[in-house]
Amino acid sequence: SALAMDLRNALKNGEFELYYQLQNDVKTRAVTGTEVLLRWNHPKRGKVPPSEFIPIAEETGLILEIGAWVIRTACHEAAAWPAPVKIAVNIAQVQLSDSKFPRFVEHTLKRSGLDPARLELEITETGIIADTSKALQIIHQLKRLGVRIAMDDYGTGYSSLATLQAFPFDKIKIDREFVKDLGRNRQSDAIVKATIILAESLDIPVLAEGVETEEHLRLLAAQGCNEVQGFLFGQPMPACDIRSLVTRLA
Ligand code: G
Ligand code: G
Ligand code: MN
Ligand code: NA
Repeated sequence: SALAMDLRNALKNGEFELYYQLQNDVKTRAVTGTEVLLRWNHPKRGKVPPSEFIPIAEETGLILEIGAWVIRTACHEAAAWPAPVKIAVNIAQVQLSDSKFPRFVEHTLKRSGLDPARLELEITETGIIADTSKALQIIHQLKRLGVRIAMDDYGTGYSSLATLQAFPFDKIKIDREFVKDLGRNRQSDAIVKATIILAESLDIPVLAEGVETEEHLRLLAAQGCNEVQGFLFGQPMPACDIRSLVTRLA
């Protein structure tokens, strides 16, 4: 497609930009980290959302090169932030089946000077089911570097519990689908509550996504959720804006 052709040149034309969204502690409201969200500023179409170009980048294999740029840029950015603030990067399936990936991450951490414990890689269930044993091997190599692994979009896949059983996650991110109707929908309330209890039993911290209101925050705090991310604390924003925010608020 035309978009796939343009995507091929987007990296060298400098059309990608990283946005960052705050992650906050539920109790203290302190900034604990940020999630990196890729943006494509297309010269003719304007901003193309990731939902449109990430699938193309995955199909064409371009995601390897783009993903490497994302990690490099994010690590260098985060190295300039106050030490407790972490950086969370979304990882595609192709990256998790690339044997060279752990070496690349190790090298990038060294070059940037970022403490490995401050890098969190977000993976989805769909990102690992294609080749579970290969993904597991790569995840163990990454964890040996000291990097943290988060399960993204928890609850939206086919077998969230089996995935939780098989992979050594350091964080569970509850999908915003379950958060948006919190307090107004019995199913949402029950699913969020059960997930937090499950995570607590597994000794894995939980972050709720899509937190938009004080009511969401209050209900999540009451359930024992550890961290939140969403419009209540901030929209995804460019590097210069997030830099001044984390420096002030961390
Ligand atoms: O920012 P937005 O809500 O439009 O992002 C939609 C989705 O795009 C995210 O949930 C995430 O799964 C995906 N995404 C955003 N940035 C990246 C990235 O750098 N790499 C990969 N693989 N996916 C990303
Ligand atoms: O799929 P993933 O969770 O990686 O992507 C997060 C996406 O969710 C981002 O693209 C971001 O724009 C969007 N997002 C973040 N916070 C909120 C929120 O509070 N409400 C809604 N509706 N979307 C959000
Ligand atoms: Mn994510
Ligand atoms: Na998500």
